[in-house]
Amino acid sequence: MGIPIQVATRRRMRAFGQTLCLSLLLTGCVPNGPTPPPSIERLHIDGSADPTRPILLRWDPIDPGWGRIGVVYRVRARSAPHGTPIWEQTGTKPSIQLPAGLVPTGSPLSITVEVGDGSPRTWSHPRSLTVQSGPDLDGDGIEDRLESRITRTFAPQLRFNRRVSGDTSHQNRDEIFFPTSIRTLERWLHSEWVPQVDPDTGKTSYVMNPWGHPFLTFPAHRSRSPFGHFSDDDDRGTTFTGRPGNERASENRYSDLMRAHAPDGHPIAGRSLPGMHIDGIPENLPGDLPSQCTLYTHVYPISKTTHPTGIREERYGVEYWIFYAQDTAGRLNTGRIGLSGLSIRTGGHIGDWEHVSYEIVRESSSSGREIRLDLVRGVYYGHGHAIDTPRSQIRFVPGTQHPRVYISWGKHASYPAPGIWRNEAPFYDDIFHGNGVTIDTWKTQLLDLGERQAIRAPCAWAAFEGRWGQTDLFGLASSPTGPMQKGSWGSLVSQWTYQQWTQQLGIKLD
Ligand SMILES: [Ca+2]
Ligand SMILES: [Ca+2]
Repeated sequence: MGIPIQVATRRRMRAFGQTLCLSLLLTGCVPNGPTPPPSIERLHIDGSADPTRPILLRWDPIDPGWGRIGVVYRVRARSAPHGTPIWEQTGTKPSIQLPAGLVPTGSPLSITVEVGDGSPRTWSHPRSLTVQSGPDLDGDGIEDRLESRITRTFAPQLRFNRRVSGDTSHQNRDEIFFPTSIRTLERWLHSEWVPQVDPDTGKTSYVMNPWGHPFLTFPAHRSRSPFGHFSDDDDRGTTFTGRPGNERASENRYSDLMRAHAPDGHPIAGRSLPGMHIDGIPENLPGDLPSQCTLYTHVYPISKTTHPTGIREERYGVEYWIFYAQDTAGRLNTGRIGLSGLSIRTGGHIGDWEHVSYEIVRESSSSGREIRLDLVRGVYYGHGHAIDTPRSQIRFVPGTQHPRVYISWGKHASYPAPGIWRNEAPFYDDIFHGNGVTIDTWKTQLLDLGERQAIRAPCAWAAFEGRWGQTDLFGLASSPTGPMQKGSWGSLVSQWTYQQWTQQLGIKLD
């Protein structure tokens, strides 16, 4: 669900407040309070590229106390962008299932949602989005259904660390910071109260969000720019002033991430500005529950050859990207130089993008029938290292094609096998026994990022060229850039062979 549909939002409903409230005054229906009723905040769509399967459209509900008669939503579909309506339905729930077959392959369909109070003249300005179903929406030459099948077939099992007895290392701990979807991050960024994990005890408590909303910081210009959401439409932060029926909205105070303003007043889209980073992420956010884990995926073509036998061989790369809201290294093992009384916390940063990559071989007979789909090698990343691992050294979940990924405590580096790397950095151990929380990611959400030139609309934030977090400790613990900004995007280039990793770096495998 939710992967290969391309969604684009049509924005702006700035005049909504004035129009609707004026209309309400004329009909004698005045909403409570001096401000217009809240609009439908956001549209989300879950669906499949398969036009024979239904698509679920949902949105944030408005305050049910608003309408005097009752809140009604009207959903209309028309051929994009300005075609005549071909389907319409009203309802009281903030979601609707579009009939299978409504979205034709290849042609965009515009869907609008309006809210009313049940009387015919009070429909709000429509909030709209465009959906498109097609064989190759990200334009990489791979049918999107095959991309989706590859990501699910080889989705990894993430194995986190748990403390073991007999090891006095400060990194010998239960994992406390787990994968975080961008949607969850967004929700926390706008929440008044947020969960916070104590890095020493691992206990979670709720604290007041010290920021209240996200913003971008441009250190070189000493300026800040607030934004609302990472993707899609947004006017949640729009403020209204004036008397009812004559409000003025202060526009563009908030926008979505890619329309946030740079110091020169232009949007940041397509620009890499010095030091630009997302600010306002609270410290020590724990992450999603394992069952709600989201991985962001990328499939791209590597090669195509036809053997003399007529067998056609295709090679693909598949990447699994994981965001953690917090990274930590815990405390230094100063006891190793006789200073056990000295407790120094070190090397953590807000925001953490990690990933693993695999090479996939697909063979088809001369008649086009698939006869092989195999994972042939992997590259595991962390701490600036990339370990090239042949299939023979990859540990799979028994009876499946799902590789196991062993994730180091706190820093979240990925390894092909469980173990310990003593003093990976001075007085710091990377510990990755994989004996703790386990996440079977093929059972959770896999969201395709698309390609740089055709980013999937729900992941519009992937175009952001700055850093995901406000940490920059003299470059020692900087928050990272996003997946598409990494040199390893669309590449299987590695630094170490598996043999070098195990024999030259002092790794002790379990
Ligand atoms: Ca494709
Ligand atoms: Ca792709």
